[in-house]
Amino acid sequence: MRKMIFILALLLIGTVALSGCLQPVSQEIKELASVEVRDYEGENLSSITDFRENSIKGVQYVDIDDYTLTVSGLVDETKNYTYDEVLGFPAYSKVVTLYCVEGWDAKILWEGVKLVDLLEASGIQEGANTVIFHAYDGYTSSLSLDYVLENDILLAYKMNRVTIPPERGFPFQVVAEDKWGYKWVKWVTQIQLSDNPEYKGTWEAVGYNVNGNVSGSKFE
Ligand SMILES: Nc1nc2c(c(=O)[nH]1)N[C@H]1C(S)=C(S)[C@@H](COP(=O)(O)O)O[C@H]1N2
Ligand SMILES: [Mo]
Repeated sequence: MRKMIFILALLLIGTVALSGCLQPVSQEIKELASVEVRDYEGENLSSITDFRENSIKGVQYVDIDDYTLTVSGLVDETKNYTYDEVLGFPAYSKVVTLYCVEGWDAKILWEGVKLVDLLEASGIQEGANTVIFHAYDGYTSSLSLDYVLENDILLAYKMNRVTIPPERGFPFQVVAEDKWGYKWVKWVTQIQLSDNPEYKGTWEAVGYNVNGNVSGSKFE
């Protein structure tokens, strides 16, 4: 009988000791971002797969080890950045909807850097009034400098908290809020400051409006 009680007591102590060991030491939980978010502060977001792939030359696969983002044109100093150097600029996020002239749209939580920060790091020269974006597939489009500065326009590297996939423009896509989809340049390789407000990019050259306002007409 005493032996039984002794064994039971040992078992009890053992259980308590063991469960003590298994107790988590700290409750720090790190967020894993491999799955996109679809609800954000009460808003339903679209999926990063809710886009129609209609790029001029199909999906571009950018090798990030060979990649540079160039900031050039009417700047005090032309700069070349690696992907990581761009991500070193302060990060901002915003829910913005992309509207394509083809009649579909997608509401996404974007994360990226402000174009104004990139431009100011190079020094904006007097006379600059237009920002031209060049892409890996040869696509180009432009935005007015005032619009970019006044609206804190982003150069995004994440959509719904996941890294922008190749289909959507990895490594960077312009988040041209309130502008038609053709202004949202994907696979951006160069940001060029210009003094030509009439610059015509890929879709502008075939008649789409240079200002690209969703609230305005699609064609010039
Ligand atoms: N580099 C590049 N960016 C681009 C395009 C393109 O062909 N090449 N197409 C534009 C158009 S017309 C739209 S509607 C948006 C969204 O395109 P997606 O659905 O192919 O991602 O990307 C824009 N950015
Ligand atoms: Mo589009």
